[in-house]
Amino acid sequence: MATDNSYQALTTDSLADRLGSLAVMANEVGDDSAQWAVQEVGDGNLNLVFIVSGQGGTVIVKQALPYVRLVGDSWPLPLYRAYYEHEALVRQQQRDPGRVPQVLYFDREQALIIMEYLSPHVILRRKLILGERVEGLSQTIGQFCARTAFRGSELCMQSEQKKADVALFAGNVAIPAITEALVFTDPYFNAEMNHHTEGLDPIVEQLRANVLLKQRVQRMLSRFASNTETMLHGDLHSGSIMSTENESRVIDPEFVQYGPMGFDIGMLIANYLMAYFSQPAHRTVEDCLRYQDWILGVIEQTAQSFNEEFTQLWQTERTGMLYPTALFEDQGHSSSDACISVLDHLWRDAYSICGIEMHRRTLSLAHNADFEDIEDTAVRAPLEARNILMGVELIMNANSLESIEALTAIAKRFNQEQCL
Ligand code: SR1
Ligand code: MG
Repeated sequence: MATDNSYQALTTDSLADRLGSLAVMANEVGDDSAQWAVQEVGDGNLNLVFIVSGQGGTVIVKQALPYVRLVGDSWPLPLYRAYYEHEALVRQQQRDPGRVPQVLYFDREQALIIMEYLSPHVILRRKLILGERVEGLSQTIGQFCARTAFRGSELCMQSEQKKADVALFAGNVAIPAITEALVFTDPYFNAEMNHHTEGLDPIVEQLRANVLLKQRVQRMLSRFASNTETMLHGDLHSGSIMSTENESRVIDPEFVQYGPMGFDIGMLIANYLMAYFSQPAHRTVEDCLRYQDWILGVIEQTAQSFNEEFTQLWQTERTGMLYPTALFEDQGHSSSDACISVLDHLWRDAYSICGIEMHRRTLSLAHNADFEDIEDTAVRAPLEARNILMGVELIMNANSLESIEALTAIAKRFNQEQCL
């Protein structure tokens, strides 16, 4: 790197020169930087992502830009997000070893993380659009959500450490602000950066006229902003998972913040539901039914795996100040009901977040490819309408939904409905 370490965005042309003297690059890629092949592959909304290959191997170089890539430099965004992403990756690695890419190097000034290249993994969202199955997905990601939720909370962590982490991540103001606006607020009024598919107007008007719905979403936003139960991934959708046929890893935790334990799993399920509702546009009828069943199975098994892992951790790693064994087991009292009640509250948040995420991905700024790849808007709009209306039902009934099977039953019902 240059001796003046002031921030400069990398380019495919400058990367070899700028990173050529780093020992980590020599070790992982090869010591002759002139031989490196550099490709910029970032297809997310915010950052630069390079694949750098050489005789010694391949790494990922991820660098934050000082603005939102999706929008351009009219929307500045602090570089400090790379620092929080790095801190999140380190903690996730401790809480679920091997599930996130290994960090090889971090440069705070350059907002740059060099990390393990995952191969032959591809973004899960792409696989879902192509109708590919991933063995073990539910168990792996259900466990990841449970381990990070439980081990990042005061059910497990010592209060001193957990409160220090809450304070640390509270410095990340700009990134949660994106979620607060794009996810929780913009879908429910005619915000400047919103867009939606032609033909959806009647559904959107109905949604935005629902004052009780807006109250419920704002109540959830209030919990998101003020409840510091655990360290969240913060953006756990199918674009933040990379999979092979039988292995899945979690990437991209730059939206990390402390928040409610049901947030990540709720957002994830929303993205599975959007994959589900979009399928009729991507497959033949017969394939579609079989694949949609597989997706609903993934949702149910992910929830099951989450609950099992959370309960197991409750029994074996409850070392924090919450629900201490001193109050329960040591008194000869079972804490099983307490665990069931904590899980119950967690799922109420998850159902609500799920509905909200379903709205924002079809109405706010950053849509997802499951629907966006459907070119014919006359096909896309009715599928998105099912998704939006199911989202309303989840938010309105989050407190009375009995189980994950009740959620998948609602999905099946909407999948048959003519909503437009
Ligand atoms: C302006 S950023 C838009 C979205 O991209 C990220 O992946 C997050 O999901 C964020 O909400
Ligand atoms: Mg991302």
